[in-house]
Amino acid sequence: MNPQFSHKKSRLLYNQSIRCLPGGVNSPVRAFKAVGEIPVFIGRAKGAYLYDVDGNKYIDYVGSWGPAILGHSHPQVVKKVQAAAVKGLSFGAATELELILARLIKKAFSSIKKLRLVNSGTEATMSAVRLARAYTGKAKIVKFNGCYHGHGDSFLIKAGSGSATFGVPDSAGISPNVVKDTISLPFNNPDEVIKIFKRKGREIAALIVEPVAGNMGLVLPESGFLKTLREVTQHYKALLIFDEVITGFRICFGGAQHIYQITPDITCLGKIVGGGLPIGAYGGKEEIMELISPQGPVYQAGTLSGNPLATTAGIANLKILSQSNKIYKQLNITTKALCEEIKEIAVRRNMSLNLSQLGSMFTLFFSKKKVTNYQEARKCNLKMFARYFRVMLSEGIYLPPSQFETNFVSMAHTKRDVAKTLEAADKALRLLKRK
Ligand code: KE4
Repeated sequence: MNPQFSHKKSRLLYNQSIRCLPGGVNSPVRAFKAVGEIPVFIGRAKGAYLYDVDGNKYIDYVGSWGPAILGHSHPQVVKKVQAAAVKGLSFGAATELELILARLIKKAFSSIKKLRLVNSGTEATMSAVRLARAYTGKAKIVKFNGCYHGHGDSFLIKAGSGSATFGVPDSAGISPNVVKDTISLPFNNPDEVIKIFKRKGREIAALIVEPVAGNMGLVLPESGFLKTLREVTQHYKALLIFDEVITGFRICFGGAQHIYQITPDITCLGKIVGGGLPIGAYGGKEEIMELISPQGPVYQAGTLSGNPLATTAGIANLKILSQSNKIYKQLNITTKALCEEIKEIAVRRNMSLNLSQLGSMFTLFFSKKKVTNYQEARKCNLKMFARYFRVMLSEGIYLPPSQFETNFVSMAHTKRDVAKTLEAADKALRLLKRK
């Protein structure tokens, strides 16, 4: 752990948590296994900063894996949630809040004519695939190696994020019957997509993709790739599902589909839409969404779906984001400045690294070559990444604890935070060079 930081209480809590929780955590990537550390236990967060239970302060580039685009505990969001809480934590009944949030989402995503709120990104993608199978009457789905769509059985085939971190391309416990209906292809390889649809198009219900991949590290779609996906799915009457759980409201208000001008049939959202509280959403064309119960035969439900606190936080978050494009411009400027400087340091330190950046997302790949897919991402020097992570942590910089994740910059990150981050990166790369 960090030589200058005490981690006494984190260690104590970890030793107790592992007796109650598998790996001491409630989501695998938080276990810090890929970076050879015990997890830091966080006590509170404010703006761009996390404070662990030992009182150490970190500049945070995880941002709760995406939701904290405005910075942690944004005062306007917190105030709204506090006011909502005294009115009741959950009703299990329809509320106006769900309507307000649904309208805000529809305003941002013209492809979404009707949507359903759920409690996580996983629920959104699972439901979207069930819906696609019902709508098309076909069973197979196509995904991409290194893309992560949550822990639904159909997706844990060569998935990204935590499962890539653990080098467990296929999770245990997945029925062979499920595996046979999932086809996983290399990202950014349109020929493979065309080939598989030529062979199996009649059986393919949907193709699900992170239009900008964030779970093998940040990997951007190469020119024409998304357009091919749209054309092929159209031709073979399969649905195109954009998993924008990360990119929705992150890279711009209208997500990757706005940036790349591709209209999917279904869009999955999460994270920012709930302002940090549990949420997911899926939506698309009216004729597709009307199959969802109680309007149609596709059953999907949730005790806490559209929960008054999550919808309040989401509405507050999206209202601030919708007020001005300046927010996204500022996020881009801050992130670009940070990334350009890190690249400079790497050159100065004669380190061959590859940095991928889009909007307020970036990944520093410990790879000599540009990373365009999962196979290339897995060739990164993971040991070097782990050493880099540990030095940065000891310098008070909290990065995603895996090479196969994306860093997130928030509106709360200041020029001083960027300068401190760069100092730490320079020290970390210097130390790496020495070894
Ligand atoms: P959740 O079920 O974790 O809310 O969302 C699943 C999901 C779906 N789609 C995409 C593109 C996602 O990135 C995610 C979840 N993201 C990971 C981090 N890359 C969550 C972190 C974790 O698993 O602890």
